[in-house]
Amino acid sequence: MNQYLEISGEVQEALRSGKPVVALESTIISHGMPYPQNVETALRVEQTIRDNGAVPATIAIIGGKLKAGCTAEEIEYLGKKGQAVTKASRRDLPVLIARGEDGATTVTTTMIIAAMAGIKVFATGGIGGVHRGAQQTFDISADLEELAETPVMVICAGAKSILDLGLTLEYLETKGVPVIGYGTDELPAFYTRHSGFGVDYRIDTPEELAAAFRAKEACGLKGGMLVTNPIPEEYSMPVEVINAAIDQAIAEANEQGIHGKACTPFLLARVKDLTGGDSLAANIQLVLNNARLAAQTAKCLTLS
Ligand code: PSU
Ligand code: MN
Repeated sequence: MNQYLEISGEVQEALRSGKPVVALESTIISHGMPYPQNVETALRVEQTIRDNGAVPATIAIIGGKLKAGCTAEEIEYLGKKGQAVTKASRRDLPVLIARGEDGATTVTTTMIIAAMAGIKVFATGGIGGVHRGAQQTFDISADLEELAETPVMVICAGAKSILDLGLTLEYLETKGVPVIGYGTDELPAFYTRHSGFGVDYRIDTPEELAAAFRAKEACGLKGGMLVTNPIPEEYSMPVEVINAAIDQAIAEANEQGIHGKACTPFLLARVKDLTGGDSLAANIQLVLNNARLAAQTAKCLTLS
């Protein structure tokens, strides 16, 4: 174990005794939702994982330490500090660690730290991808590269149409990342169940998700697996409402010259305001839904 990694007592004990563990990211807390709903949601997600028989490990960088398993106080701290915490992707780790600073982990860095700790399943809301207009901007999330390299199963609700979903799927195909639809043949579009794009495989049970991941590991195939789990019907948003909000948010981002790592947080916050908070309610429900599936899958993975 490297000197910068700090696994909480509970997570260490779970990993040592072969209990299921589910990793959770912290950028969704600091940059993905407003305070206090971010903290409430993070704690509810942890409770959902416990209720489904697994141990949650919220991942973050605190005082330069890579934490696998944050306390409720640390979650509150990150949530309150919000966007003042550095959004930490792969490129940020060396300097943040050396300086003893804090960082909120994205999908990328959560995968890196989960893999260091020996955690195989990670639940979140949405992943980054190829942004619309990436032909000009080159804005392609590091999350896609990490999925190509790091052996963690990421359970999400698909990708938001703030991204170019077709190009995101092409990129994942090139990189050899399996894209699974949970109970669906279609890539879910985060706030809605449908995108019009197909996934590589439909899988209907946590047992089969675990079996596919085990096969990947046994064959020494590098990289992760992307499981896309549609938002439950009753919480999904009307397509016209969400698409209108996304189009307007993207137009504003372009007008204001928002780019780089500020792009995704800006779009999420604007979409929330433009939908009168409805998108936040949907966001919370889909994360809880992913936490349930992740706990069930982590359980299956521990039974070999
Ligand atoms: N999508 C969401 N909520 C989020 C993110 C994405 O619905 O909080 C965060 C995740 O941490 C993801 C990151 O890894 O944004 C991607 O940022 P970028 O597009 O800058 O790579
Ligand atoms: Mn980007």
